[in-house]
Amino acid sequence: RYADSASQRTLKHNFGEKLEVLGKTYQTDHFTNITASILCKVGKNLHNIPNHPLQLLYQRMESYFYKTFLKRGNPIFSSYNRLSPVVTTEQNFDSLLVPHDHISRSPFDSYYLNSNYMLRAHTSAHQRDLVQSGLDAFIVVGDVYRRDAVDATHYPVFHQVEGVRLFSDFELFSQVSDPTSVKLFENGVKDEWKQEKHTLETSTLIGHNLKTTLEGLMRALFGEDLKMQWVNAYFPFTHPSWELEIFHQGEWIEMLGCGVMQQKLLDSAGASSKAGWAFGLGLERLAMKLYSIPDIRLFWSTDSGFLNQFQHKHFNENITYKAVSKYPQCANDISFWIPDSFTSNDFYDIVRSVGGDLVEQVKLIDEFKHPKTGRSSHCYRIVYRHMEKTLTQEEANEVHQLIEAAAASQLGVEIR
Ligand code: FA5
Ligand code: MG
Repeated sequence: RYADSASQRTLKHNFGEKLEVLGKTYQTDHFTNITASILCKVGKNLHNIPNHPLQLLYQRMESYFYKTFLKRGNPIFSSYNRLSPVVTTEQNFDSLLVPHDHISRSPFDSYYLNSNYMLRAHTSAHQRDLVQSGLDAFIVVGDVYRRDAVDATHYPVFHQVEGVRLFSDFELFSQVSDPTSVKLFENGVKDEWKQEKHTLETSTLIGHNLKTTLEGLMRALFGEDLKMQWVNAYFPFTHPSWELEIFHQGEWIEMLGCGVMQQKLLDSAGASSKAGWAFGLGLERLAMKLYSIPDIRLFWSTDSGFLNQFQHKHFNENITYKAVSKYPQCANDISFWIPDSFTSNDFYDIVRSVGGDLVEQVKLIDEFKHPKTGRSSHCYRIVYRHMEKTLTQEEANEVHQLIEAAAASQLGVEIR
């Protein structure tokens, strides 16, 4: 009743079985790990549904960028919202200089159609191709897919906005009193502040332009007295790199990652005479703060109580979501002995597939290694809550048992 039977077919794929995604067929192989419940989300394109909160927020960002980047009265930014979420592993990783042994390539972290194709894990997967097509400044919005934690701010499908801006020496140094005294590039050394090919001026000015642009965006969204902080970060495709955190309901929440684009990436895209910045932000995280949406699952709600609150609104209007009321939660624990190959993300996938959006959170609450047999056991607490009605303990138990059965049959765990 809660989980359609198709979505219970998870993880196990027969070799050679064909997979159809957005009208194209893919041959499955040992890398295939996409689940039916994830497949259901591909093509939903929440960011393109008129008056969906994610669509309203993206329009607001577009309007900020169009206004901020005017050249002789013409906007120089272009915006993309229809790039397919199916990308090659080359686009998602190699094009971004992600090393071959980098942990993010692990099938534990991403959804693969097969060893060559995957659901993009970030919108950065499009950076190189869009630069190669000749663009200097653009934003991209799209759905991204990750095997990740399960709680109010994490969901296996979410949306990102990518932004890129490139500068020629003429553009970057236009404010400098003697532009001939500064250069974009040098053969120097890499340090904390710059890449080996960039002059310190290049890195500093690009970093400054990036931070001012993003701080401006946040103030345009949230007003002047927003509390923000920059934190140093690492990405293989930018240096230096930062994350921007925003103070929300008593805690600092990471909203985006960004940095000065690796010159090697721009060289490979045929833009070696320019330098630039890039950022990638989590659209749900921003929308949750902007509209006071308490749980990331609500974005997938088809309930009129949710969507109606955003209808007939202009993207610049202030909207505060009023919770339909919070229904009580039910918590059930599950303990099992794990086989050697077990990873928590496999279990989270099963919980999401079988429990669907009834699951609010999954927490690993205990780990135990038997002193004699050496076997390990995990205990998880699953918190259930219906978004639109009261869930009874019996209903929660029913789903919980389905999860136990699926974990036992698909992961080879032994329920204790
Ligand atoms: C990236 O994805 C980089 N591609 C960002 C980037 C782009 C850096 C361009 C440099 C240049 P990260 O994994 O930190 O970075 O994700 C970016 C943002 O996505 C996070 O700050 C957060 O707002 C959001 N995010 C990440 N994981 C989740 C999740 N499971 N659910 C919801 N939002 C998430
Ligand atoms: Mg991050």
